[in-house]
Amino acid sequence: MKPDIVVTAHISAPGTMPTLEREFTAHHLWRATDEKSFLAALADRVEGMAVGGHRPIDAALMDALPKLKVIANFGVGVDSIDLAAAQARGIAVTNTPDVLTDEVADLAIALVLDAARGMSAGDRFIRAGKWTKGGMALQRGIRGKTLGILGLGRIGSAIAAHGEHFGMRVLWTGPRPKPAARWTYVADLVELAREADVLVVACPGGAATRRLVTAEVLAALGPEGMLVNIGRGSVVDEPALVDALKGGILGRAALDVFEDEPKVPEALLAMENVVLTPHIGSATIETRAAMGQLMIDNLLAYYAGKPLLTRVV
Ligand code: 8YV
Repeated sequence: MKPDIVVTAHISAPGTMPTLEREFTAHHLWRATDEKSFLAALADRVEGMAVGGHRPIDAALMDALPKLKVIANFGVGVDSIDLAAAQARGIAVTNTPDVLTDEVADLAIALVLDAARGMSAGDRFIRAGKWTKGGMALQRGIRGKTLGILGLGRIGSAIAAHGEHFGMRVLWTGPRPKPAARWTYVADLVELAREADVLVVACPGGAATRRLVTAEVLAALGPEGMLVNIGRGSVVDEPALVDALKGGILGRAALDVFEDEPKVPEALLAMENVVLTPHIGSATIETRAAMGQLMIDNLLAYYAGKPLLTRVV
C-alpha cells in the first residue's frame, strides 16, 4: 500500500505533482474546503507532508497530524515552518539546497545589471515610444564597483563569484566570519553598506534576520547605491525602503522578494529606478523539477527507512 501524505500547496514544478501521486496517496490540503475535518480524517495515518508556497506550517497544523514524522519543503528557505515546534515533536524537516543555488545567483546578478544598466527601463522607454524623441539617459556600469553581500551561504557565495567575474570587489557580512571564505568580512552591516555600491540580500528569512536592512543601512548605501533582494522580503524594512527611494536617499533597487507576497507596495510600481520580479529566483523548468525531485526523494528516503538527504532539523 502507498503511504498517505498531506500536500499543503500546489507545487509548481514539472513532474512533481504526478510523481507525488504515483509514489504516495497524496491528500491535497490546498483543495480542502474544511481543513479541520480534512486533517481529522487523516490524523491516524499521515507521517509525511510535502509543503510549499510559503504557507505557514505551525504547531497547530503539526498537532492536527499527531503521527507526523517528516516535513519535506519545496524550497531552500524554511522560514515558513516553525522549526522549534517540529523539533519539540520529533518531526524532521528537509529542504532543497544546492539544486537552486546557481539559478538564484544568476537572477541576482541579472537584477544587479538590470537596475544598473536599465534594461527593464529601456524596454519601457522603447514601448512608450520615447526613443524616437531622443536617447535614453546614461546609466551606470558595475565593473570596478563594490558588491556587498548580506549572507555568505551557498547562494551568497555563488553571487560573490559572479560579482568577481564581472570585475566587482566583493565584501560580505553575516553573523560570524568564515575562515574559508575568500572575500573580505565586514562585521557591521551599516559599514558594509557605506563601502558598497550594491548591497545584495542573500540571507535566510525568519526572526533572526527580520528587518536587518534598516533606514540607516539604506542611507549608508546612499543616493548612488543600489539594494538587491533575492532572499526574503522580511529582511528589509519595506516602508523604510519605499521612503528612501522616494526621497533619493537610496539610488536604485531590484527586488525579487517582498514582505507580503504577492502584494508589492503601490509606490514602487511607479518608480523608474526600481526593477521588480515576482519571486522567480528558482523559477525555471529545470531547477523547479530538480527541487521537486529532491523534496520527493527526501520523502521516499523516510519511507524506505534511509537517512534523509537534506535535513534541516
Ligand atoms: C521557493 C524559495 O521555494 O527556495 C526558496 O527558499 O524562496 C523559492 O525557491 C519557491 O518560490 C517555491 O515556493
